[in-house]
Amino acid sequence: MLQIYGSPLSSPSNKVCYVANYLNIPYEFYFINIGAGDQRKPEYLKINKFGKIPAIDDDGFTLGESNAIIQYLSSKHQSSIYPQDIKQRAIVDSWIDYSSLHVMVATSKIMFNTHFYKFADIAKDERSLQDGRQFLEKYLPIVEKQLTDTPFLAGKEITLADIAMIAALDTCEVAHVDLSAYTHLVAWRKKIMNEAFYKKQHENYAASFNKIMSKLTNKVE
Ligand SMILES: N[C@@H](CCC(=O)N[C@@H](CS)C(=O)NCC(=O)O)C(=O)O
Repeated sequence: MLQIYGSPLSSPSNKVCYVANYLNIPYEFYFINIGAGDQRKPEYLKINKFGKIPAIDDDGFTLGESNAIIQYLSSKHQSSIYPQDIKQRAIVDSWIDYSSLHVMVATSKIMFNTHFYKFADIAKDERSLQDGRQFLEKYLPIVEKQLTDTPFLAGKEITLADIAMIAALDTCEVAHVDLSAYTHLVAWRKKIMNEAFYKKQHENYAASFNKIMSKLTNKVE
């Protein structure tokens, strides 16, 4: 059976779980405690040499990097969520890259400097926090524009592009990112978060985050 290694607080890990759920792939989930450094232990490095979560072990085939994982799983299951047509697939890939390299990098800066810094040996960085917020102000109008033109990011149907972007935006509530100006994005997000593949993972990221954090600390904001 597919094994997924990750954490419910990790957006790239949730992205992999959403896609496995969408594809109806049964899996076993192994919690990797990054606060305790599990990702750098020799036994985990055998699964993911990059020392990051998520990773998978698919009957002995091990792979790290969430985008490679979702592309592999969708290709293996020949799902329309990752189109066969090379141009359509390239459009999906471009959105996957945009969500990871721009949107998720920005939301991660905000999350780190509003929450996760408390668990790391690194001081809160106000400049990085502001960068994250300002970058989102540049990036989110582009997502909104696309969703004004098409119901999903790569066209008429849901694809990996949408799931990758949903994961990148999951932290918005707990990071106090106000999305209300982006009305098409808000409606698209609500629709996807009501899908069974999303609900199977959690009610929403904020509910999951607050539940886990309340066990770890009494400093939840
Ligand atoms: N590009 C990677 C990013 C993975 C990543 O940054 N994971 C974080 C948790 S969300 C992690 O493993 N952090 C622990 C560390 O860097 O030691 C992916 O998409 O899989």
